[in-house]
Order: sequence, then C-alpha cells, then structure tokens
Amino acid sequence: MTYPIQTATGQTDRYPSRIGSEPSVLERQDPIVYGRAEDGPLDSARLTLYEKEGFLSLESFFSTDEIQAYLDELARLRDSRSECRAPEAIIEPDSGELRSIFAIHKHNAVLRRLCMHPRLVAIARQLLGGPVYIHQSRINYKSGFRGREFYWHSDFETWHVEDGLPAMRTLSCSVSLTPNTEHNGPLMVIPGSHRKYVACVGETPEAHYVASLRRQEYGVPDEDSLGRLVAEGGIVAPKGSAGSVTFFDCNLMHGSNSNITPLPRSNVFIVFNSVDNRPQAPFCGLPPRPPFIAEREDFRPVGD
Ligand code: 6CS
Ligand code: FE
Repeated sequence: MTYPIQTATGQTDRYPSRIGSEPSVLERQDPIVYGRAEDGPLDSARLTLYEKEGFLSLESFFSTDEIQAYLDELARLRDSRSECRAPEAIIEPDSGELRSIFAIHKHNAVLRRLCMHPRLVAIARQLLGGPVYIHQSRINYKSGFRGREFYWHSDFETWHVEDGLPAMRTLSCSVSLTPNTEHNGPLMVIPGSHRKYVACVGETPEAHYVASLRRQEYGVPDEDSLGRLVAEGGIVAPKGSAGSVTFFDCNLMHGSNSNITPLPRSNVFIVFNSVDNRPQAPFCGLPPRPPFIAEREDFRPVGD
C-alpha cells in the first residue's frame, strides 16, 4: 500500500488503520515537540527527553492538599447514584464497578479546575506549540481488587480513526491522585514507540465506543509489532506518589494491568489538542463518537 491514501469520503489519510488484512508499521509523519525551550516552562533537557521517549514524568507536581480535594470529589462521584448512571460513566465489564467517568471538565466544577490548571496548560501549550483545547477528559478509577486492565494501544490510532484527528499534535496528561506503584496497575509505556504508527487489523464496528471503553478489541496492535517495539524501547512504568503528573504523546504505545491489590490507582487524564488540529470526519467513515468522548464543537483555547 502507498501512503497517504484517499478515503471513500475524499479525505487524505496519512495514518490509515483498520483497513488492511495485515498489520503494518508506518513512520510518524508529524513533529513530536512543536514549541521551543524559550517558550517555557520546560527546559531544553526536558523537551529533548520528551521528544526521545514520548513521555515526561514530573514528581510532586501538585501538593497533598490539592490532591485531597480532588480525591474527595472522586469519592463523592463514585457514591452518587445519578453520576454512575450518566452516559459519561463507564462500568467495568465483570464487576459492575465504576471504571471511568468522561467529560469531567464539562460537568464538574472541582475537576474542571484541575483540567484547566494553568501549570498543566502551560506545558501542553509548549509541547504542542500554541493554544490548546480539551479533546477529552476522564477519571480512571482502577479500584482495588476490581479495576481491570487497559490493553496496549496508541490513543492516536483511535482518535484518528474514530474521531477524525488528522495529525499527531495531541497529548495526554495523567495526574495521579493515588500513588502509582509497581503493584496497583500503573500506566506502562513503551519508550520511543511514538515514532512508529502501528496500523491495526479489523474494521471498526458501529458504536464501537460502547464496548471499547470497557474492553478494547478493535484498534488493538498485533503481537509481533508490540514485540518489536518492546525489543527496541523496553517498558517503563512511570510510577509516582499522589500529585505526580505524566505527559505523554498521543501516539505512545501504552497500557496497564488489572489491579488486584487492595490499593486503588485513580488517575485523571486530560487530553489537550492543538487548536490547529481540529477533528475532521472520522477516517473510518462512521458517524463520530458522542461529544462526551471527543470534542467537536468547542475549540476555545484553555488558559486564554
Ligand atoms: O477511546 C478512547 O478515546 C480512549 N481509550 C483508551 C483505551 N485510552 C484513551 C482514550 O480514553
Ligand atoms: Fe490510552
């Protein structure tokens, strides 16, 4: 196959996926760091590290008091019947436990403060080289005993195919509200994997998100490609105490194990996208996912 391809809807697709019968690995065609050290707040050593590895962890980014306020809010939401019945709430496949709540920056005043925190936004703006808006936000509860895994994936693969983000100019910021240890199912990443795009096999089913947010089966990379990425880059779990923050590129291969410890691993994820990378029609040709998963209307920059 030659790239880019033209889709049935006339779009130019530089990162086709879920169309071939065999997986393939393409080179990244977009920059990783869009801003400069002079823009701040990250210095050139940190920018270089992010560029090379595809992620950056910052310990003690938030104080214990700040984190406690957010944790209280997480507990309140988990115990609220109406919150757990909302479409934004995703339930674990087996236990019925609360797995995620999406669009927290829209529906919750306390967590909106966290999602729009000026120190987070400043870093996102620097890495993405200009104004950003929130494409997606969520809590992943990962409860003790019952919090299930997130299988290996590139977020960009889904955001491109199902949401129509054209370019890799997007990042996630994971804020740890509990300690992320080697035991409780921490985020695991494959350093350097953000430079390769693994095109997956399997056509996207309609309303895929209903199943995929509980357990993903399409847009899943093949085992050979994963093996090669790990052979080159290894696996790192950026562990940290509550209040630590990890920024990671939208195309970094990542996942996490189930949590069989009694200790929850609750993180808030905020996805910042450049205002110059607005979504197009989904590249899979299906209708877009609902706005609580992927913003399609409000591109007002955060932090302005
Ligand atoms: O479908 C999505 O948008 C997402 N799914 C995963 C497993 N990670 C990022 C994002 O929330
Ligand atoms: Fe992810």
